Amino acid sequence: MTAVDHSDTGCCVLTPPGTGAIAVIRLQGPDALKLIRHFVHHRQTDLPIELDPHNDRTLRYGQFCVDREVVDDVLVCARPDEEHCCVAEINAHGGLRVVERILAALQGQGAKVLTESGPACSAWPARSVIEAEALACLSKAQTRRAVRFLIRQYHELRPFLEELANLAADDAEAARRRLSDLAAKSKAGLILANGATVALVGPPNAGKSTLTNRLFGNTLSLECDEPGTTRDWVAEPMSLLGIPITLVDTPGIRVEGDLLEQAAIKRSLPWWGVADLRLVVLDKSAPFPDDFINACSASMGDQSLIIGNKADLESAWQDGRLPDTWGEYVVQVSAKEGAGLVELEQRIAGKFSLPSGAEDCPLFFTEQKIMQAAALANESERDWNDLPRRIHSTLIGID
Ligand SMILES: Nc1nc2c(ncn2[C@@H]2O[C@H](COP(=O)(O)OP(=O)(O)OP(=O)(O)O)[C@@H](O)[C@H]2O)c(=O)[nH]1
Ligand SMILES: [Mg+2]
Repeated sequence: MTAVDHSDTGCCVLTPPGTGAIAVIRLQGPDALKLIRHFVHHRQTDLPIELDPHNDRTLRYGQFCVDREVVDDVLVCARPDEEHCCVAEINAHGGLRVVERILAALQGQGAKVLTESGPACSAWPARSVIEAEALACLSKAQTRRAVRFLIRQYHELRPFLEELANLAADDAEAARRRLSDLAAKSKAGLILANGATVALVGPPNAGKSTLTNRLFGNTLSLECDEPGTTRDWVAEPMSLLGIPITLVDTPGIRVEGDLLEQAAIKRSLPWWGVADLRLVVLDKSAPFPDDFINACSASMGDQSLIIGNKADLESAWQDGRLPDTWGEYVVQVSAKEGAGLVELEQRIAGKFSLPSGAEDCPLFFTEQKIMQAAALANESERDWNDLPRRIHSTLIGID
């Protein structure tokens, strides 16, 4: 069989990578139907399945065959498509090898395998760059909350920006203010779409690993009464109130540990810079951690939340002893018993400007768009006449 050039026709897997009950493979382009006819046959008659997207959109049952060998039982359907002329879908069983073989067979017949997730692999149309970006982010969304947020932005951000462009034609100053506000609030959108890193740091034995396990809802790290238990840092993705988080447990910081412990501490220090938020875990029942505080004061910054752990035990010191630069608010928790955890989660969401429902409004979700919007909002008055056009070309990006 000679390969025909179907390179205007692409194929991609719509279902997430991995083994699942079904896998959906999308074919898009002028030769989608030809490829279905070529590979998918009636089980009894072995005749090719003919799809008629204009008159029949029902699922048809057949067998995907390569060189007369049945690769899988499949369901296929097709619909006309403005952008790609025709779109067909192959619903196969979700084994990795089955999907691999179907893609290889389609590619062998000249179809282009679209490996990029995003608009090309989406069932929804993208008529502007901002919609295409929402779809690209949607395909990588890590939590349900992020999915809901990005679907909302896919539908609502473009009309919102179009309205803003209209406003800019009448009242550039008002539009500029709204744009500046949008750019400032959109950091929350960035976190929802891309996730954030939260590192637990503190002196040894403060309960970092116990708190990590509590927040994670399962055992990630060893907990032990022995100071210096955690050596290599442990990082795992999770959803915290729907916010995609990478949670990082680190070794306790002290100077008197052995060589191995010091090496582990050194390896964990970059997390102080990388983390979007540091949870500084202190043991309220132990003597005030002067050494740790002196060693880390300079690195604290405002992206930290101070946690007074072991609130179930008698407190050995008052919160007022912490340096002013550490922020006055201390969240009291008992990682062991779970007290204060709800408040802690809400405080973390608050640090990312993501209390419940904060994303139910238009927000950008990429760094680039936030920067572009802020730059437009800051342009000097003589460029304001051009603001409506720039909103269309830079922020919406209409093809
Ligand atoms: N009573 C009480 N004990 C706790 C609490 N949190 C942790 N602990 C205990 O404190 C000890 C140390 O806990 P870890 O979570 O291992 O402490 P860590 O900060 O990870 O310690 P390193 O890994 O050595 O830095 C363990 O015996 C825990 O059971 C708490 O809220 N209350
Ligand atoms: Mg630990």
